Amino acid sequence: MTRQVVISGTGLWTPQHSISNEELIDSYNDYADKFNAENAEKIDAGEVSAKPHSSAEFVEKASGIKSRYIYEKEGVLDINRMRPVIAERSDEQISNQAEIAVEAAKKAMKAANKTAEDIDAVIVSCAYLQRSYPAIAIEVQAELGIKGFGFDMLVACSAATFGMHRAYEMIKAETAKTVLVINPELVSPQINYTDRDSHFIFGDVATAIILESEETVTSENAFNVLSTKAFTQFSSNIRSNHGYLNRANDTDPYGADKLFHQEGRKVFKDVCPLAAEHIREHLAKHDLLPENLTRWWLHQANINMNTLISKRLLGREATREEAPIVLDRYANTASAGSVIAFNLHNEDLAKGDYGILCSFGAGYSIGSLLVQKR
Ligand code: CO8
Repeated sequence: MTRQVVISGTGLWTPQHSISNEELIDSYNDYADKFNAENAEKIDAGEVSAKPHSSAEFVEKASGIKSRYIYEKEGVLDINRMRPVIAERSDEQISNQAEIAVEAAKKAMKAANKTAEDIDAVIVSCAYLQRSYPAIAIEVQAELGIKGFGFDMLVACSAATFGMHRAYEMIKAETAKTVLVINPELVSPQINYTDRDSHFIFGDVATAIILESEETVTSENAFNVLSTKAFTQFSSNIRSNHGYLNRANDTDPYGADKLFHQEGRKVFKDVCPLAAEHIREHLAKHDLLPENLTRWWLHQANINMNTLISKRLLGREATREEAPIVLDRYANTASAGSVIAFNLHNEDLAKGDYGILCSFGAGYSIGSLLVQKR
């Protein structure tokens, strides 16, 4: 287990469509007015709760989100639909997730100077998979002409970091030399756009990372992975009950509890201290202090969470340079957030600088990688 594992390239695929807070909230408020008018009698009788308006000011202040990218905008803002229109593809066509995964993968391969022949394992790791099998990773492998093997993983917000952990271990164990980890976060179909508490939180994206053994690295911009750290603790505070049993349950497979829902306040209170402690312990393993980090590529769920975590660790707020924020444009992209931050904000680090990638979210799950610029 002596091989040095290196992150040698990342790729980011951003959808061409975006939705601003103003657009989203206008649509939600029209939907709420329509709902209240249609249910006026029941609301008056106290049988149904009226839907209050959402507000762009609230969303930006409570989360830091101003806009989000979306795979397919059509349908989302239509108050008679409130979900994207994504046409079903035949078995002969590439799947939606494989397609965006390939886009991100090609960019990561280019950044790492890799061709398909150099890669021997593909991990597709994300919050949702559009089907159970065949694995999206195996479809991506075929599209790119990669030999070896591929598999899918689901770990909600920590899917990207946990996927990188598996790649790290495979390289260390010499079962693979170069691994492509991809996070096609196509989350918009799982968002309840009729729910005021969560309709603004998420955006779509795909990220990809190449991890390889030191001896094959040719990229000038690369990071040694010093170690990884994972933590999970069961909680239903962030949950989706969508799954294959729904058909046998005789329940509405698209009911509110089958979509993303959460106790946002509780999540905030539980996860921030856990994530701060996790980072402190991870750094301590290397006799490092938070002050020794040049960059924090943190999970991008909520700007106030990131501020709180860095304050707990540094005794002051991290600057935007130290802990870059991408959620203002991308919103919460499930597991991809810390990878987007890494992709956009790593080239300026100097040889020897330390940084940490850290995700936190549903499960609960927390995953980190401590890296050092080569
Ligand atoms: N507009 C206006 N007012 C609102 C709105 C709104 N949209 N929503 C709530 N309010 C009101 C409430 O009614 C409440 O009013 P009152 O005080 O009168 O009761 C007030 O604002 C405050 O409400 P909250 O306490 O709920 O608001 P917060 O300040 O806590 O902010 C957040 C809510 C933004 C949700 C915040 O709690 C948060 O971000 N928490 C952390 C959540 C988090 O990190 N979750 C991780 C989820 S992601 C994940 O794990 C991956 C899952 C897989 C991906 C799923 C993709 C679909």
